[in-house]
Amino acid sequence: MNEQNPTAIRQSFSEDFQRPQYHFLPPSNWMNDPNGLLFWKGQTHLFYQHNPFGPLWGNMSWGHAVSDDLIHWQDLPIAIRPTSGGPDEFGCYSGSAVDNDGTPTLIYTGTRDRANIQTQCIATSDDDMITWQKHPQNPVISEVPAVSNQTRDFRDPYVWREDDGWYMVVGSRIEGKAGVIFLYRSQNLVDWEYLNPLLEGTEERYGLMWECPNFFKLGDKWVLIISSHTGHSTDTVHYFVGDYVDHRFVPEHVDVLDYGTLYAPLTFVDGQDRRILFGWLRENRSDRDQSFAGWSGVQSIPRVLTLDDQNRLHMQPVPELASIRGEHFHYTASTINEDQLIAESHNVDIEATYSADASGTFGLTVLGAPDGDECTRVVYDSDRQQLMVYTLTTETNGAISTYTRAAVHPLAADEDLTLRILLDGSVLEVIANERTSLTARVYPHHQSQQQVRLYGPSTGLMSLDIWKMPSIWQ
Ligand code: DQQ
Repeated sequence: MNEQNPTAIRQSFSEDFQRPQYHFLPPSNWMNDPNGLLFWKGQTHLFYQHNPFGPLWGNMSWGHAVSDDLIHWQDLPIAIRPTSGGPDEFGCYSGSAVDNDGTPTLIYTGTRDRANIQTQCIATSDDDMITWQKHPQNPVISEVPAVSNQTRDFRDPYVWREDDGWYMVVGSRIEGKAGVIFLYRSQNLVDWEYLNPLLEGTEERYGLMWECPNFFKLGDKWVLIISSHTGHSTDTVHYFVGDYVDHRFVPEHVDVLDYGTLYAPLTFVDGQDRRILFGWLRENRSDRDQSFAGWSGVQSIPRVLTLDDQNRLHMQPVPELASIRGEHFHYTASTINEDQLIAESHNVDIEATYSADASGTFGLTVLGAPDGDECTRVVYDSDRQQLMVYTLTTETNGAISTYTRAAVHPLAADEDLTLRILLDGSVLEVIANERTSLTARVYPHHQSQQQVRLYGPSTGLMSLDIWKMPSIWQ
């Protein structure tokens, strides 16, 4: 980030209709994982993986912003950067933050030797998180447990407090086998004792390397979230729900946290005791296009997490989002027709409910062109019990190409379908029945692509509410 004038930098992108208006992203340049979420003195601090020098990944530093309401953000100076000759000289990779009895402390992965060596480091602040001092004893964990048999994949410490001390989970892999999460304990955040693997992966489909672990109690259960790294575009976030017994995790239920672009999520507990998740919404365009745009990466709207009686994770965008909703349109089956134009905007918040007996393929069209086929559709196929996002794009040769993302979304026999759709320029967050998440990045070609229409029959539509959404930066 250019720290001189973030407001002016943000302003310089005002013509870019693909750039989100109500999701957080830095003033310019690259962002990936959320880091170090911490509720501190009535505000939420969000740190993030950031390249201050360009719109592609590199020079990993921790960008920093603060919010009173989880919706509006104020940019703060970069928190930590690589230190030449230090254990983080190649990059300050992801991690978490804690309040250590009044001292905010960041716990992160330092990388050196082009990331071939990954170790855990800490930094503290004594001026309410404006400046940070790296600990002289860094790295505080210098070696991966021997069972791992490699040094390159050992990262993303997540730390929490229990009665008998601080605990940390770190993502890694066991060479030749699968992903693993290692568990540590400490009394002072500096001296760490390795306990054992919290959980070892057994199946390739859950990833050969587990990064960005989160481990926390939710209701009566424990939840482990991992980002399953394959090195391909199939990297997926999984969650496990189960019990925590004698420092080992015994999962009972495993599921996909998001079927689309959301990756490396991080959770924390806010001032209202809510467990809240932010996730990186990865781009779906070439390096060339990201360089041309001058920015890359968006954070999801924070989501409140709960568990249902089947141990499935439920996710609801924070209710604070409703406070910025603008112009409102409301329909039911009897007041709307198939394909009816509802609104024109690149930035909307949509809530739709279809009754349990609605059948066929139905949903909404967004980013529709006024005079052509280009658009994106969010639909539910009741026969296949599948949620889909697909984009129709006209290529230069006139052909129509499609880009599709799909999620299995079985409904109980008497269960209505609810869709929450957050469209924000090139960001599309879709959550069905609060439990199936399908995020996508879609890039309308033309400024005029802003039609929102009903798609498919309106029979079965119980209610449809659409709000235009403003910029959070004005
Ligand atoms: N991104 C970070 C790593 C993490 C990965 C590096 C996940 O710490 O494992 O930028 O996106």
